[in-house]
Amino acid sequence: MIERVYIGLGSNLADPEEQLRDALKAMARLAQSSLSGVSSFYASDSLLPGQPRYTNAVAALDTSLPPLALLDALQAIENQQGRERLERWGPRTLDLDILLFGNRLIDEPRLKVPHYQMQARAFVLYPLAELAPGLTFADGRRLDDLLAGCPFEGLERLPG
Ligand code: A4P
Ligand code: MG
Repeated sequence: MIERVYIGLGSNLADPEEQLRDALKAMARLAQSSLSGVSSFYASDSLLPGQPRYTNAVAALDTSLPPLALLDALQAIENQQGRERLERWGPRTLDLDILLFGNRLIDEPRLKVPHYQMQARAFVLYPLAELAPGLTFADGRRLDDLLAGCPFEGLERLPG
């Protein structure tokens, strides 16, 4: 069964856009999967004070990988990119979060879907809305309602 998965990407390295582009290339090469959409890139201040600004995006992946296998594959991509640059740029390298996985609700020690706190994060909801306007989550929440409660303010859509 092929399922549509939405993945949140985030980086606040010195060149976070390059980091996101590399991650997208790696995701496009994943087994049993095809990358079927990528949002614009967005910049915003870190939720954690004292950290550089983040670049975030959301990607749509059609995959027949089971959820934990996809999580393993995404963590391998994080590790690959993270490790290369860890000494140079510090710990915050690449974050790949599984936001939504088909119509599933997942509550396992290693994987909670929908991703916790995505409902409060403009840098997740607005790029997701580019790819899936009018979406309803597996738990019944509507993206439009979440957007209405989450101001765009502070988010900067990057050109290109
Ligand atoms: N895990 C559970 N559910 C999931 C899921 N749905 N997708 C587990 C991915 N992983 C999931 O994640 C820790 C563990 O969560 C994983 O081992 C996995 O088994 P992590 O990515 O290693 O750790 P983290 O990134 O430090 O934690 P987390 O919770 O992802 O960090 P946050 O809350 O995302 O905070 N500001 C802006 N503007 N943009 C950002 O992207 N990100 C953060 C990081 C802070 N401020 C930010 C941003
Ligand atoms: Mg994460």
